[in-house]
Amino acid sequence: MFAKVCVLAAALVFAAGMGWASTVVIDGVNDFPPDALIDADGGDTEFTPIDMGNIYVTYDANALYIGYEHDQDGWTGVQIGIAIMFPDLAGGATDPWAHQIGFQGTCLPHFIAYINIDSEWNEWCVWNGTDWDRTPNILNWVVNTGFDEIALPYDLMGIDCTIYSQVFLELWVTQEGTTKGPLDLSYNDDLQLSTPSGTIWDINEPVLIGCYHCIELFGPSATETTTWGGIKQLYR
Ligand SMILES: [Ca+2]
Ligand SMILES: [Ca+2]
Repeated sequence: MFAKVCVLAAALVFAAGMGWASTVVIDGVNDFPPDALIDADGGDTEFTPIDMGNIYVTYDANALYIGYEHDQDGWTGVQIGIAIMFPDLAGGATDPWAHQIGFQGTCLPHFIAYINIDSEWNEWCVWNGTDWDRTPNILNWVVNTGFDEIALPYDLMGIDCTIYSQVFLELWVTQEGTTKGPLDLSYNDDLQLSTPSGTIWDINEPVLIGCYHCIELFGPSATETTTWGGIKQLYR
């Protein structure tokens, strides 16, 4: 049942998400086109420093761009993860930073980008078939303005992304530590460990993620616009 919901929701995203192609400057200022909004996720955690707000995705001929509202304010140890996968690539079921976050189902993340906001230490993690290959501090990722944005060049991914018509994504907020799970999630709001009514700060089993945003790449021009938040409400 869960998978069916994913497929149905993804089909609607195809229809809603066409025509987003746009080039974004990675400087911490939001210059995503309004139609690139995939999720209005703000206000669904107990505390603002662990809350992602509006989330945007777009692409051009060279890179995928992801942007989201987030400010850890005076908090420390806050980390952001982004899982990226393409339909026919193998992926990992574990979290490369050893958080209580896991992945299940037929489409596992092939790439995970992680950043620790305190130090801006980031890692580009690629599944090698048995484990994550982790390369530090090669990502173009701005996280200090309240609007975070990252560019993922196709050269970095090492694959010809132009052959793909879809990319799957999930984003989360977590904290330093091996007992920390996803405090905020984008697609999987029902799995996040912080809600306005409370927060589970430490757990001893991974929260398993199996559904993702589906973004159409290199698709036709837009004929209509809608919001992902509206679609998401229909399937919750
Ligand atoms: Ca949120
Ligand atoms: Ca959320």
